[in-house]
Amino acid sequence: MNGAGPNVCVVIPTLNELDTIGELIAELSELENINVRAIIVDDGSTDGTLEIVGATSWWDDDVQLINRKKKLGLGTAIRTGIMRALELHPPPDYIVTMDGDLSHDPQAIPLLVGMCDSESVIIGSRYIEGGEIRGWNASRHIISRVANIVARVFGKIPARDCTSGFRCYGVDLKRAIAPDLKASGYDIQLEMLSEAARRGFRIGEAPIVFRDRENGDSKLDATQILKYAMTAFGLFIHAHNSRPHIADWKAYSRGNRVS
Ligand SMILES: Nc1nc2c(ncn2[C@@H]2O[C@H](COP(=O)(O)OP(=O)(O)O)[C@@H](O)[C@H]2O)c(=O)[nH]1
Ligand SMILES: [Mg+2]
Repeated sequence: MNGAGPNVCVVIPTLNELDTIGELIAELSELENINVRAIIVDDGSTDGTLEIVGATSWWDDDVQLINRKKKLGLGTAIRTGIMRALELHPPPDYIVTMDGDLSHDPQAIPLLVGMCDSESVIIGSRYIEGGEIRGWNASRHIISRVANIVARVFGKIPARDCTSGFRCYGVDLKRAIAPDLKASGYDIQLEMLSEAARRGFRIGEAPIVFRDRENGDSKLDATQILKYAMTAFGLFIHAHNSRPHIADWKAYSRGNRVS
């Protein structure tokens, strides 16, 4: 940290991102007018990602690696990274989450941070004016559109891009919602917005250009889509039955009825 500007901690979940993680870390370290630290949460990459992170020339204290050694899921990776960020000294003013495959441009971070405050989340949005997606095939577009309709209708989330993983959270919002997060997969994005909205925090959006990964493979699969649908349905049930938490639907659906 160089002492200038707001303190920002960037949380990056990684699973085999050898081709991009080094460049991403380098770009983060060069951002101006914000104090950036980074936490990389890896789930057992076997392609050399860990070695690249370990060899970063960025100041040691400002890049932390959480090596979880096996695939525990995107949701718990993000939650683990956020909990670690909340323990940092000095504490961050903002926590940014972003992917490790360079689909999210680090140069957009100052825009997200500039629009945020301690009780807001600003989504890097592909579905507002100025936002864009480059490189996706038709089926990926359809999955994303449907997931967003589901989030708005079932989750009542007041945003156009509810599935974007590129976000800036104010630290007070994060302290309030992080301990209660339960989602283990891609459904974490939906759960975090739902929790923020439910507690009256502000949800805003800033346009970003999303570029599909040029290296490696997407880890989005049918299991993640199913989990997302279950979580969205849980939100719907919760809204209509006033159940205390969406996790209760999961317990309920396992035959473990919540009173
Ligand atoms: N730690 C961890 N990271 C993951 C996991 N699944 C995906 N990621 C990371 O999360 C980010 C988004 O995943 P990606 O496959 O690019 O999803 P897509 O952009 O929706 O196709 C990338 O940085 C991945 O490496 C996981 O189970 N654990
Ligand atoms: Mg990606």
